[in-house]
Amino acid sequence: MATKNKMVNITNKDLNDLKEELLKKYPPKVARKRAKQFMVNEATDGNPPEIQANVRTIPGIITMRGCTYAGCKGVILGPTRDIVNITHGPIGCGFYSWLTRRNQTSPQGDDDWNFMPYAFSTDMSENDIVFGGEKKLKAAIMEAYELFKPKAIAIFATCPVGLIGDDIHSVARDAKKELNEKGVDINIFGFSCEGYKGVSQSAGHHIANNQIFTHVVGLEDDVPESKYRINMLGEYNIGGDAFVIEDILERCGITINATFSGNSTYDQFARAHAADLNCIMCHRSINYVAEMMETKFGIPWIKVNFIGVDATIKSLRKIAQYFGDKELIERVEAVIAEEMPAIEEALADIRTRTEGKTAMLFVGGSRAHHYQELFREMGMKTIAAGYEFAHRDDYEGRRVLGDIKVDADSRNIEELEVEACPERYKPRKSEGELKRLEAEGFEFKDYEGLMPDMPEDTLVIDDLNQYEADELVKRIKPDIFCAGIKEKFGIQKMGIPMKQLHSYDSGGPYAGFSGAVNFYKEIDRLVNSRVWGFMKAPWEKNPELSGTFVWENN
Ligand code: CFM
Repeated sequence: MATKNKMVNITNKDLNDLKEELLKKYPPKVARKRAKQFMVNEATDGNPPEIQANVRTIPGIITMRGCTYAGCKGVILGPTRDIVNITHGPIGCGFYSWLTRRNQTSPQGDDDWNFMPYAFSTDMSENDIVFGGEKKLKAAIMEAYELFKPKAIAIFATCPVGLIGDDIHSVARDAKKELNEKGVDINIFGFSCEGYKGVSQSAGHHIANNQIFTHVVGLEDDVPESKYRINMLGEYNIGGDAFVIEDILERCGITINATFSGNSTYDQFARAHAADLNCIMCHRSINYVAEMMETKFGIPWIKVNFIGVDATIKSLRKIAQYFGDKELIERVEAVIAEEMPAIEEALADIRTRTEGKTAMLFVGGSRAHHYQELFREMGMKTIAAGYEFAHRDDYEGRRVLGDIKVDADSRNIEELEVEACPERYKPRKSEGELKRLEAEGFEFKDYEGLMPDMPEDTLVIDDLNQYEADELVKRIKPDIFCAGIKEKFGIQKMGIPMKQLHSYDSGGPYAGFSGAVNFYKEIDRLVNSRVWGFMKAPWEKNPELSGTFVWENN
Protein backbone atom coordinates (compact mmCIF):
# COMPACT_ATOMS: atom_id res chain seq x y z
CA MET A 1 0.00 0.00 0.00
CA ALA A 2 0.99 3.60 -0.60
CA THR A 3 2.74 4.36 2.64
CA LYS A 4 5.89 6.20 1.61
CA ASN A 5 5.93 9.86 0.72
CA LYS A 6 5.62 11.01 -2.86
CA MET A 7 8.98 11.56 -4.56
CA VAL A 8 9.39 15.15 -5.72
CA ASN A 9 12.14 16.79 -7.78
CA ILE A 10 13.47 13.41 -8.74
CA THR A 11 17.09 13.34 -9.86
CA ASN A 12 18.96 10.75 -11.86
CA LYS A 13 20.69 9.68 -8.65
CA ASP A 14 17.31 8.99 -7.04
CA LEU A 15 16.32 6.94 -10.03
CA ASN A 16 19.58 4.98 -10.05
CA ASP A 17 19.13 4.26 -6.32
CA LEU A 18 15.57 3.19 -6.91
CA LYS A 19 16.64 0.89 -9.73
CA GLU A 20 19.28 -0.72 -7.54
CA GLU A 21 16.85 -1.19 -4.70
CA LEU A 22 14.15 -2.77 -6.84
CA LEU A 23 16.56 -5.13 -8.56
CA LYS A 24 17.93 -6.35 -5.23
CA LYS A 25 14.75 -8.37 -4.77
CA TYR A 26 15.64 -10.63 -7.69
CA PRO A 27 18.07 -13.55 -7.68
CA PRO A 28 21.46 -12.25 -9.01
CA LYS A 29 21.10 -13.73 -12.49
CA VAL A 30 17.61 -12.30 -12.95
CA ALA A 31 18.73 -8.93 -11.58
CA ARG A 32 21.57 -8.82 -14.11
CA LYS A 33 19.13 -9.43 -16.94
CA ARG A 34 16.55 -6.94 -15.69
CA ALA A 35 19.26 -4.31 -15.23
CA LYS A 36 19.66 -4.20 -19.01
CA GLN A 37 15.94 -3.55 -19.50
CA PHE A 38 15.48 -1.10 -16.64
CA MET A 39 17.16 2.16 -17.66
CA VAL A 40 17.62 5.60 -16.28
CA ASN A 41 17.31 7.71 -19.43
CA GLU A 42 20.74 9.33 -19.22
CA ALA A 43 22.14 10.24 -22.58
CA THR A 44 25.87 10.00 -23.16
CA ASP A 45 27.23 11.97 -26.16
CA GLY A 46 23.66 12.65 -27.18
CA ASN A 47 22.90 8.94 -27.45
CA PRO A 48 20.35 7.22 -25.24
CA PRO A 49 21.58 4.20 -23.28
CA GLU A 50 21.32 0.83 -24.98
CA ILE A 51 18.29 -1.06 -23.74
CA GLN A 52 17.65 -4.75 -24.03
CA ALA A 53 14.31 -5.46 -25.71
CA ASN A 54 12.45 -8.18 -27.59
CA VAL A 55 13.95 -10.94 -25.46
CA ARG A 56 12.16 -13.67 -23.54
CA THR A 57 10.47 -12.82 -20.28
CA ILE A 58 12.09 -14.62 -17.36
CA PRO A 59 9.85 -17.49 -16.18
CA GLY A 60 8.09 -16.67 -12.93
CA ILE A 61 7.85 -12.96 -13.65
CA ILE A 62 4.33 -11.66 -14.12
CA THR A 63 4.70 -9.90 -17.44
CA MET A 64 2.27 -7.52 -19.14
CA ARG A 65 2.87 -9.21 -22.51
CA GLY A 66 0.51 -11.13 -24.78
CA CYS A 67 1.16 -13.92 -27.29
CA THR A 68 2.07 -14.22 -30.96
CA TYR A 69 -1.44 -15.30 -31.92
CA ALA A 70 -2.85 -12.16 -30.26
CA GLY A 71 -0.47 -9.97 -32.27
CA CYS A 72 -1.43 -11.61 -35.54
CA LYS A 73 -5.12 -12.37 -35.26
CA GLY A 74 -6.23 -9.78 -32.75
CA VAL A 75 -4.03 -6.85 -33.64
CA ILE A 76 -3.31 -6.83 -37.37
CA LEU A 77 -6.22 -8.78 -38.88
CA GLY A 78 -8.84 -8.20 -36.19
CA PRO A 79 -9.93 -4.75 -37.41
CA THR A 80 -10.59 -5.83 -41.04
CA ARG A 81 -14.33 -6.27 -41.33
CA ASP A 82 -14.93 -8.44 -44.39
CA ILE A 83 -12.45 -11.29 -43.93
CA VAL A 84 -13.83 -14.30 -42.06
CA ASN A 85 -11.09 -14.86 -39.47
CA ILE A 86 -11.22 -18.45 -38.22
CA THR A 87 -9.25 -19.33 -35.10
CA HIS A 88 -8.10 -22.92 -35.39
CA GLY A 89 -7.87 -23.91 -31.76
CA PRO A 90 -9.70 -24.31 -28.47
CA ILE A 91 -12.52 -21.81 -28.06
CA GLY A 92 -10.81 -19.57 -25.49
CA CYS A 93 -8.24 -18.18 -27.93
CA GLY A 94 -10.94 -17.08 -30.38
CA PHE A 95 -13.20 -15.74 -27.67
CA TYR A 96 -10.63 -13.68 -25.78
CA SER A 97 -9.19 -12.13 -28.94
CA TRP A 98 -12.65 -11.00 -29.99
CA LEU A 99 -13.18 -7.22 -29.89
CA THR A 100 -11.92 -6.56 -26.35
CA ARG A 101 -9.54 -4.07 -27.99
CA ARG A 102 -12.53 -1.90 -29.00
CA ASN A 103 -11.44 -1.63 -32.62
CA GLN A 104 -14.34 -0.14 -34.54
CA THR A 105 -15.46 -0.31 -38.15
CA SER A 106 -17.98 1.42 -40.37
CA PRO A 107 -19.49 -0.68 -43.18
CA GLN A 108 -20.46 1.29 -46.29
CA GLY A 109 -23.86 0.10 -47.45
CA ASP A 110 -25.77 -3.18 -47.33
CA ASP A 111 -23.38 -5.27 -49.43
CA ASP A 112 -20.34 -4.31 -47.34
CA TRP A 113 -19.90 -7.29 -45.01
CA ASN A 114 -18.95 -6.87 -41.40
CA PHE A 115 -17.93 -10.13 -39.74
CA MET A 116 -16.40 -8.51 -36.68
CA PRO A 117 -19.44 -9.22 -34.47
CA TYR A 118 -18.77 -12.96 -35.00
CA ALA A 119 -16.14 -15.06 -33.20
CA PHE A 120 -15.26 -17.87 -35.64
CA SER A 121 -13.43 -20.84 -34.21
CA THR A 122 -12.99 -24.54 -34.89
CA ASP A 123 -13.47 -25.10 -31.15
CA MET A 124 -10.86 -27.88 -30.98
CA SER A 125 -11.50 -30.44 -28.29
CA GLU A 126 -9.48 -33.32 -26.88
CA ASN A 127 -10.50 -35.58 -29.73
CA ASP A 128 -9.09 -33.13 -32.31
CA ILE A 129 -5.87 -32.77 -30.37
CA VAL A 130 -5.40 -36.56 -30.32
CA PHE A 131 -6.54 -37.41 -33.85
CA GLY A 132 -5.78 -34.13 -35.67
CA GLY A 133 -7.95 -31.15 -36.51
CA GLU A 134 -7.45 -30.71 -40.26
CA LYS A 135 -10.80 -32.23 -41.24
CA LYS A 136 -12.60 -30.06 -38.75
CA LEU A 137 -10.81 -27.00 -40.11
CA LYS A 138 -11.76 -27.82 -43.71
CA ALA A 139 -15.38 -28.32 -42.64
CA ALA A 140 -15.32 -24.96 -40.80
CA ILE A 141 -14.00 -23.17 -43.90
CA MET A 142 -16.72 -24.72 -46.07
CA GLU A 143 -19.40 -23.91 -43.53
CA ALA A 144 -18.22 -20.30 -43.30
CA TYR A 145 -18.26 -20.04 -47.08
CA GLU A 146 -21.79 -21.52 -47.34
CA LEU A 147 -23.15 -19.19 -44.69
CA PHE A 148 -21.47 -15.92 -45.62
CA LYS A 149 -19.95 -16.16 -49.13
CA PRO A 150 -17.04 -13.89 -48.08
CA LYS A 151 -14.27 -12.57 -50.37
CA ALA A 152 -11.65 -14.08 -48.12
CA ILE A 153 -11.20 -16.51 -45.24
CA ALA A 154 -8.13 -16.38 -42.99
CA ILE A 155 -7.04 -19.14 -40.63
CA PHE A 156 -5.05 -18.51 -37.46
CA ALA A 157 -3.09 -21.26 -35.73
CA THR A 158 -3.10 -21.45 -31.94
CA CYS A 159 -0.53 -23.30 -29.78
CA PRO A 160 -1.93 -26.86 -30.04
CA VAL A 161 -2.09 -26.63 -33.84
CA GLY A 162 1.68 -26.25 -34.03
CA LEU A 163 2.22 -28.95 -31.42
CA ILE A 164 0.17 -31.62 -33.19
CA GLY A 165 1.31 -30.54 -36.66
CA ASP A 166 -1.97 -29.67 -38.39
CA ASP A 167 -1.01 -28.16 -41.76
CA ILE A 168 -3.31 -25.15 -41.98
CA HIS A 169 -1.68 -23.94 -45.19
CA SER A 170 -2.43 -27.09 -47.15
CA VAL A 171 -6.00 -27.10 -45.85
CA ALA A 172 -6.33 -23.46 -46.98
CA ARG A 173 -4.88 -24.27 -50.43
CA ASP A 174 -7.21 -27.28 -50.88
CA ALA A 175 -10.31 -25.37 -49.84
CA LYS A 176 -9.41 -22.44 -52.07
CA LYS A 177 -8.72 -24.71 -55.05
CA GLU A 178 -11.96 -26.61 -54.55
CA LEU A 179 -14.04 -23.43 -54.38
CA ASN A 180 -12.18 -21.68 -57.22
CA GLU A 181 -12.77 -24.73 -59.44
CA LYS A 182 -16.47 -24.35 -58.78
CA GLY A 183 -16.19 -20.79 -60.09
CA VAL A 184 -16.20 -19.15 -56.66
CA ASP A 185 -13.95 -16.09 -56.38
CA ILE A 186 -12.51 -16.47 -52.91
CA ASN A 187 -9.09 -16.12 -51.31
CA ILE A 188 -8.16 -18.41 -48.41
CA PHE A 189 -4.86 -18.26 -46.54
CA GLY A 190 -3.39 -19.18 -43.18
CA PHE A 191 -1.11 -17.71 -40.50
CA SER A 192 1.27 -19.94 -38.52
CA CYS A 193 1.01 -17.62 -35.54
CA GLU A 194 1.01 -20.17 -32.71
CA GLY A 195 1.13 -18.33 -29.38
CA TYR A 196 4.60 -19.61 -28.51
CA LYS A 197 6.20 -18.69 -31.87
CA GLY A 198 7.94 -15.59 -30.56
CA VAL A 199 8.71 -13.87 -27.28
CA SER A 200 5.57 -11.69 -27.45
CA GLN A 201 2.80 -10.47 -29.74
CA SER A 202 5.47 -8.69 -31.80
CA ALA A 203 6.26 -11.92 -33.66
CA GLY A 204 2.58 -12.15 -34.60
CA HIS A 205 2.72 -8.71 -36.22
CA HIS A 206 5.58 -9.84 -38.42
CA ILE A 207 3.81 -13.07 -39.42
CA ALA A 208 0.63 -11.10 -40.26
CA ASN A 209 2.61 -8.57 -42.34
CA ASN A 210 4.30 -11.38 -44.29
CA GLN A 211 1.12 -13.26 -45.12
CA ILE A 212 -1.02 -10.26 -46.06
CA PHE A 213 1.81 -9.07 -48.27
CA THR A 214 2.20 -12.50 -49.88
CA HIS A 215 -1.46 -13.39 -50.34
CA VAL A 216 -3.32 -10.11 -50.81
CA VAL A 217 -1.31 -6.92 -51.49
CA GLY A 218 -1.15 -6.19 -55.22
CA LEU A 219 -4.09 -8.35 -56.35
CA GLU A 220 -6.31 -5.42 -57.44
CA ASP A 221 -5.08 -3.04 -60.13
CA ASP A 222 -8.35 -1.30 -60.82
CA VAL A 223 -7.93 1.69 -58.53
CA PRO A 224 -9.71 5.01 -59.12
CA GLU A 225 -7.45 8.00 -59.83
CA SER A 226 -6.83 10.50 -57.06
CA LYS A 227 -4.30 13.25 -56.62
CA TYR A 228 -2.91 12.69 -53.14
CA ARG A 229 -3.20 8.98 -52.44
CA ILE A 230 -1.76 7.54 -49.24
CA ASN A 231 -1.96 4.37 -47.15
CA MET A 232 -2.35 4.74 -43.39
CA LEU A 233 -0.36 1.96 -41.76
CA GLY A 234 -0.37 0.90 -38.10
CA GLU A 235 -3.60 2.66 -37.11
CA TYR A 236 -6.22 0.30 -35.72
CA ASN A 237 -9.28 2.45 -35.03
CA ILE A 238 -9.40 1.89 -31.29
CA GLY A 239 -12.33 3.85 -29.87
CA GLY A 240 -12.95 5.43 -33.29
CA ASP A 241 -9.52 7.09 -33.79
CA ALA A 242 -9.49 6.22 -37.51
CA PHE A 243 -12.80 8.01 -38.07
CA VAL A 244 -11.27 11.25 -36.77
CA ILE A 245 -8.13 10.83 -38.89
CA GLU A 246 -10.17 10.00 -41.99
CA ASP A 247 -12.24 13.14 -41.50
CA ILE A 248 -9.16 15.39 -41.18
CA LEU A 249 -7.47 13.88 -44.23
CA GLU A 250 -10.62 14.12 -46.30
CA ARG A 251 -11.00 17.79 -45.45
CA CYS A 252 -7.40 18.30 -46.58
CA GLY A 253 -8.18 16.56 -49.89
CA ILE A 254 -5.96 13.54 -49.14
CA THR A 255 -7.32 10.13 -50.20
CA ILE A 256 -6.76 7.09 -48.00
CA ASN A 257 -6.24 4.21 -50.40
CA ALA A 258 -5.81 1.53 -47.73
CA THR A 259 -5.43 1.31 -43.99
CA PHE A 260 -3.62 -1.43 -42.09
CA SER A 261 -5.97 -2.05 -40.57
CA GLY A 262 -8.39 0.19 -38.67
CA ASN A 263 -11.75 0.40 -40.46
CA SER A 264 -10.26 -1.61 -43.34
CA THR A 265 -11.50 -4.09 -45.93
CA TYR A 266 -9.95 -6.90 -47.92
CA ASP A 267 -10.09 -4.82 -51.12
CA GLN A 268 -8.03 -2.09 -49.50
CA PHE A 269 -5.18 -4.54 -48.83
CA ALA A 270 -5.46 -5.80 -52.41
CA ARG A 271 -4.98 -2.28 -53.84
CA ALA A 272 -2.42 -1.06 -51.31
CA HIS A 273 0.34 -1.06 -53.97
CA ALA A 274 -1.42 1.84 -55.75
CA ALA A 275 -0.69 4.46 -53.07
CA ASP A 276 1.96 7.15 -53.55
CA LEU A 277 3.01 7.30 -49.91
CA ASN A 278 2.88 4.98 -46.90
CA CYS A 279 2.31 6.78 -43.59
CA ILE A 280 3.26 4.71 -40.54
CA MET A 281 1.59 5.40 -37.20
CA CYS A 282 2.65 2.33 -35.19
CA HIS A 283 6.16 1.58 -36.34
CA ARG A 284 6.45 -1.62 -34.33
CA SER A 285 3.53 -3.51 -35.76
CA ILE A 286 3.67 -2.60 -39.43
CA ASN A 287 7.13 -1.44 -40.57
CA TYR A 288 7.67 -4.81 -42.30
CA VAL A 289 4.88 -4.34 -44.83
CA ALA A 290 5.99 -0.74 -45.52
CA GLU A 291 9.54 -1.90 -46.22
CA MET A 292 8.30 -4.70 -48.50
CA MET A 293 5.97 -2.34 -50.42
CA GLU A 294 8.85 0.04 -50.96
CA THR A 295 11.09 -2.68 -52.38
CA LYS A 296 8.43 -4.30 -54.52
CA PHE A 297 6.39 -1.30 -55.70
CA GLY A 298 8.54 1.77 -55.04
CA ILE A 299 6.26 3.38 -52.42
CA PRO A 300 8.30 5.43 -49.92
CA TRP A 301 7.29 5.54 -46.26
CA ILE A 302 7.33 8.18 -43.57
CA LYS A 303 6.57 8.07 -39.85
CA VAL A 304 3.52 10.03 -38.79
CA ASN A 305 1.61 10.36 -35.53
CA PHE A 306 -1.94 11.60 -35.12
CA ILE A 307 -1.90 11.37 -31.31
CA GLY A 308 -1.37 14.87 -29.96
CA VAL A 309 -2.17 18.19 -31.61
CA ASP A 310 1.43 19.14 -32.39
CA ALA A 311 2.09 15.67 -33.77
CA THR A 312 -1.05 15.83 -35.90
CA ILE A 313 -0.03 19.21 -37.32
CA LYS A 314 3.51 18.00 -38.04
CA SER A 315 2.19 14.87 -39.73
CA LEU A 316 -0.25 16.77 -41.95
CA ARG A 317 2.44 19.25 -42.95
CA LYS A 318 4.83 16.42 -43.71
CA ILE A 319 2.34 14.70 -46.00
CA ALA A 320 1.67 18.02 -47.78
CA GLN A 321 5.40 18.68 -48.09
CA TYR A 322 5.89 15.27 -49.67
CA PHE A 323 3.39 15.97 -52.42
CA GLY A 324 4.73 19.54 -52.62
CA ASP A 325 1.60 21.13 -54.20
CA LYS A 326 0.73 24.66 -53.16
CA GLU A 327 -2.98 23.85 -53.25
CA LEU A 328 -2.58 20.96 -50.78
CA ILE A 329 -0.25 22.89 -48.49
CA GLU A 330 -2.81 25.71 -48.27
CA ARG A 331 -5.68 23.35 -47.60
CA VAL A 332 -3.78 21.66 -44.79
CA GLU A 333 -3.04 25.04 -43.21
CA ALA A 334 -6.69 26.02 -43.50
CA VAL A 335 -7.81 22.83 -41.71
CA ILE A 336 -5.25 23.39 -38.94
CA ALA A 337 -6.40 27.00 -38.54
CA GLU A 338 -10.02 25.86 -38.27
CA GLU A 339 -9.18 23.42 -35.49
CA MET A 340 -6.86 25.47 -33.33
CA PRO A 341 -9.29 27.82 -31.52
CA ALA A 342 -11.12 24.89 -29.86
CA ILE A 343 -7.80 23.36 -28.78
CA GLU A 344 -6.50 26.62 -27.32
CA GLU A 345 -9.72 27.22 -25.47
CA ALA A 346 -9.75 23.71 -23.95
CA LEU A 347 -6.09 23.87 -22.91
CA ALA A 348 -6.36 27.35 -21.40
CA ASP A 349 -8.90 25.99 -18.97
CA ILE A 350 -7.60 22.45 -18.39
CA ARG A 351 -3.91 23.33 -17.99
CA THR A 352 -4.74 25.34 -14.88
CA ARG A 353 -5.53 22.00 -13.23
CA THR A 354 -3.08 19.63 -14.91
CA GLU A 355 0.15 21.64 -15.16
CA GLY A 356 3.03 19.99 -13.30
CA LYS A 357 1.30 16.66 -12.76
CA THR A 358 3.05 13.40 -13.61
CA ALA A 359 2.25 10.29 -15.62
CA MET A 360 3.63 6.80 -16.19
CA LEU A 361 2.95 4.98 -19.45
CA PHE A 362 3.53 1.28 -20.02
CA VAL A 363 1.86 0.18 -23.22
CA GLY A 364 2.52 -2.16 -26.16
CA GLY A 365 5.00 -1.08 -28.78
CA SER A 366 4.21 2.52 -29.70
CA ARG A 367 1.61 4.15 -27.48
CA ALA A 368 3.95 4.57 -24.51
CA HIS A 369 5.70 7.06 -26.79
CA HIS A 370 2.86 8.67 -28.76
CA TYR A 371 0.64 9.56 -25.79
CA GLN A 372 3.43 11.50 -24.13
CA GLU A 373 2.57 14.21 -26.68
CA LEU A 374 -0.89 14.66 -25.19
CA PHE A 375 0.43 14.80 -21.65
CA ARG A 376 3.06 17.34 -22.67
CA GLU A 377 0.37 19.54 -24.17
CA MET A 378 -1.43 19.45 -20.81
CA GLY A 379 1.76 20.52 -19.02
CA MET A 380 2.22 17.05 -17.54
CA LYS A 381 5.49 15.14 -17.37
CA THR A 382 5.94 11.46 -18.21
CA ILE A 383 8.37 10.29 -15.55
CA ALA A 384 8.51 6.60 -16.48
CA ALA A 385 7.58 4.83 -19.68
CA GLY A 386 8.20 1.61 -21.51
CA TYR A 387 6.95 -0.85 -24.04
CA GLU A 388 5.75 -4.37 -23.46
CA PHE A 389 7.28 -5.87 -26.57
CA ALA A 390 8.89 -3.23 -28.78
CA HIS A 391 12.40 -3.64 -30.19
CA ARG A 392 15.47 -1.51 -29.65
CA ASP A 393 14.71 0.68 -32.68
CA ASP A 394 11.41 1.75 -31.09
CA TYR A 395 13.33 2.87 -27.99
CA GLU A 396 16.59 4.20 -29.39
CA GLY A 397 15.59 5.03 -32.97
CA ARG A 398 16.08 3.26 -36.27
CA ARG A 399 19.73 4.30 -36.39
CA VAL A 400 20.50 1.29 -34.14
CA LEU A 401 18.90 -1.19 -36.56
CA GLY A 402 22.27 -2.41 -37.79
CA ASP A 403 23.45 -3.19 -34.24
CA ILE A 404 20.51 -5.31 -33.15
CA LYS A 405 21.51 -8.85 -32.35
CA VAL A 406 19.53 -11.49 -34.22
CA ASP A 407 18.84 -14.32 -31.78
CA ALA A 408 17.18 -17.70 -32.20
CA ASP A 409 13.77 -16.29 -31.29
CA SER A 410 13.81 -13.58 -33.95
CA ARG A 411 15.29 -15.98 -36.49
CA ASN A 412 12.24 -18.14 -35.90
CA ILE A 413 10.13 -15.61 -37.84
CA GLU A 414 10.59 -15.68 -41.58
CA GLU A 415 12.13 -12.69 -43.38
CA LEU A 416 10.62 -12.64 -46.85
CA GLU A 417 12.91 -12.18 -49.86
CA VAL A 418 11.29 -9.33 -51.79
CA GLU A 419 12.31 -7.97 -55.18
CA ALA A 420 11.08 -5.12 -57.36
CA CYS A 421 7.98 -6.17 -59.31
CA PRO A 422 8.86 -6.00 -63.04
CA GLU A 423 5.39 -4.69 -64.03
CA ARG A 424 4.35 -2.58 -61.11
CA TYR A 425 7.48 -1.06 -59.58
CA LYS A 426 7.53 2.67 -60.15
CA PRO A 427 9.51 5.28 -58.25
CA ARG A 428 7.08 7.85 -56.81
CA LYS A 429 9.50 10.76 -56.94
CA SER A 430 11.97 11.88 -59.58
CA GLU A 431 15.62 12.49 -58.68
CA GLY A 432 14.97 16.23 -58.75
CA GLU A 433 12.01 15.97 -56.39
CA LEU A 434 14.00 13.82 -53.98
CA LYS A 435 16.76 16.45 -54.01
CA ARG A 436 14.24 19.18 -53.24
CA LEU A 437 12.86 17.20 -50.29
CA GLU A 438 16.31 16.37 -49.01
CA ALA A 439 17.31 20.05 -49.16
CA GLU A 440 14.22 20.89 -47.13
CA GLY A 441 15.34 18.40 -44.45
CA PHE A 442 12.55 15.92 -45.23
CA GLU A 443 13.24 12.49 -43.71
CA PHE A 444 12.03 9.24 -45.22
CA LYS A 445 12.06 5.95 -43.27
CA ASP A 446 12.91 7.67 -40.04
CA TYR A 447 11.77 6.94 -36.51
CA GLU A 448 13.77 8.51 -33.71
CA GLY A 449 12.29 6.32 -30.97
CA LEU A 450 11.01 6.93 -27.46
CA MET A 451 14.21 7.54 -25.48
CA PRO A 452 15.63 10.60 -27.27
CA ASP A 453 12.21 12.20 -26.90
CA MET A 454 12.11 11.85 -23.10
CA PRO A 455 13.93 14.07 -20.61
CA GLU A 456 16.97 12.67 -18.81
CA ASP A 457 15.52 12.39 -15.32
CA THR A 458 13.08 9.66 -16.31
CA LEU A 459 12.89 5.88 -16.33
CA VAL A 460 12.55 3.75 -19.45
CA ILE A 461 11.69 0.13 -18.66
CA ASP A 462 11.12 -2.71 -21.10
CA ASP A 463 8.63 -5.50 -20.37
CA LEU A 464 7.58 -4.06 -17.00
CA ASN A 465 6.18 -6.61 -14.58
CA GLN A 466 3.70 -6.50 -11.75
CA TYR A 467 6.24 -6.25 -8.94
CA GLU A 468 8.06 -3.35 -10.57
CA ALA A 469 4.79 -1.57 -11.49
CA ASP A 470 3.58 -1.77 -7.89
CA GLU A 471 6.88 -0.49 -6.53
CA LEU A 472 7.05 2.43 -8.98
CA VAL A 473 3.57 3.51 -8.03
CA LYS A 474 4.19 3.14 -4.31
CA ARG A 475 7.45 5.09 -4.33
CA ILE A 476 7.04 7.71 -7.04
CA LYS A 477 3.25 8.13 -6.80
CA PRO A 478 2.49 9.46 -10.26
CA ASP A 479 -0.75 11.39 -10.74
CA ILE A 480 -1.84 8.87 -13.35
CA PHE A 481 -0.69 5.44 -14.55
CA CYS A 482 -1.50 4.25 -18.09
CA ALA A 483 -1.40 0.60 -19.12
CA GLY A 484 -3.93 -2.19 -19.74
CA ILE A 485 -6.69 -4.19 -18.13
CA LYS A 486 -4.30 -6.53 -16.27
CA GLU A 487 -2.77 -3.59 -14.40
CA LYS A 488 -5.89 -1.48 -13.96
CA PHE A 489 -7.34 -2.60 -10.67
CA GLY A 490 -4.11 -3.31 -8.82
CA ILE A 491 -2.98 0.26 -9.49
CA GLN A 492 -6.34 1.80 -8.64
CA LYS A 493 -6.42 -0.03 -5.33
CA MET A 494 -3.26 1.90 -4.46
CA GLY A 495 -5.20 5.12 -4.90
CA ILE A 496 -3.72 6.15 -8.25
CA PRO A 497 -6.04 6.71 -11.23
CA MET A 498 -5.38 4.27 -14.03
CA LYS A 499 -6.24 4.90 -17.68
CA GLN A 500 -6.24 2.06 -20.15
CA LEU A 501 -4.38 3.11 -23.25
CA HIS A 502 -5.05 -0.09 -25.18
CA SER A 503 -8.84 -0.12 -25.18
CA TYR A 504 -9.30 3.44 -23.79
CA ASP A 505 -11.61 1.94 -21.13
CA SER A 506 -14.95 3.11 -22.52
CA GLY A 507 -13.57 6.35 -24.01
CA GLY A 508 -12.08 7.73 -27.21
CA PRO A 509 -11.49 8.76 -29.87
CA TYR A 510 -8.24 10.43 -28.81
CA ALA A 511 -6.63 11.00 -32.23
CA GLY A 512 -6.38 14.24 -34.14
CA PHE A 513 -7.76 17.54 -32.88
CA SER A 514 -11.17 16.68 -31.44
CA GLY A 515 -9.72 13.47 -30.02
CA ALA A 516 -7.04 15.44 -28.17
CA VAL A 517 -9.71 17.54 -26.47
CA ASN A 518 -11.51 14.33 -25.41
CA PHE A 519 -8.27 13.12 -23.89
CA TYR A 520 -7.47 16.36 -22.06
CA LYS A 521 -10.93 16.37 -20.50
CA GLU A 522 -10.74 12.77 -19.41
CA ILE A 523 -7.28 13.06 -17.88
CA ASP A 524 -8.28 16.30 -16.12
CA ARG A 525 -11.25 14.48 -14.61
CA LEU A 526 -9.10 11.52 -13.52
CA VAL A 527 -6.14 13.37 -12.01
CA ASN A 528 -8.30 15.91 -10.23
CA SER A 529 -10.96 13.59 -8.87
CA ARG A 530 -11.07 13.45 -5.09
CA VAL A 531 -12.26 9.86 -5.12
CA TRP A 532 -8.68 8.51 -4.99
CA GLY A 533 -8.20 10.03 -1.56
CA PHE A 534 -10.88 7.69 -0.24
CA MET A 535 -9.05 4.55 -1.33
CA LYS A 536 -7.51 3.78 2.05
CA ALA A 537 -8.81 0.65 3.66
CA PRO A 538 -10.02 1.10 7.29
CA TRP A 539 -7.06 -0.81 8.75
CA GLU A 540 -4.59 1.52 7.03
CA LYS A 541 -6.01 4.60 8.75
CA ASN A 542 -6.54 2.83 12.03
CA PRO A 543 -4.24 -0.17 12.27
CA GLU A 544 -5.32 -1.22 15.77
CA LEU A 545 -8.97 -1.96 15.49
CA SER A 546 -10.53 -2.82 18.79
CA GLY A 547 -13.72 -4.74 19.22
CA THR A 548 -15.65 -6.69 21.72
CA PHE A 549 -17.02 -10.19 21.51
CA VAL A 550 -20.75 -10.30 21.13
CA TRP A 551 -21.24 -12.78 24.00
CA GLU A 552 -19.47 -10.48 26.44
CA ASN A 553 -22.41 -8.14 26.18
CA ASN A 554 -24.96 -10.82 26.82
FE1 CFM B 1 0.99 -0.82 -32.35
FE2 CFM B 1 -1.38 -0.88 -31.50
FE3 CFM B 1 0.71 -0.49 -29.97
FE4 CFM B 1 0.39 -2.89 -31.08
FE5 CFM B 1 -1.16 -3.77 -29.08
FE6 CFM B 1 -2.95 -1.81 -29.47
FE7 CFM B 1 -0.80 -1.41 -28.04
MO1 CFM B 1 -2.71 -2.97 -27.16
S1 CFM B 1 -0.52 -2.32 -32.84
S2 CFM B 1 2.16 -1.76 -30.79
S3 CFM B 1 0.04 -4.96 -30.37
S4 CFM B 1 -0.14 0.81 -31.36
S5 CFM B 1 -3.28 -3.87 -29.16
S6 CFM B 1 -3.53 -0.69 -31.25
S7 CFM B 1 -2.78 -0.75 -27.70
S8 CFM B 1 -0.45 -3.33 -27.17
S9 CFM B 1 0.81 0.16 -27.98
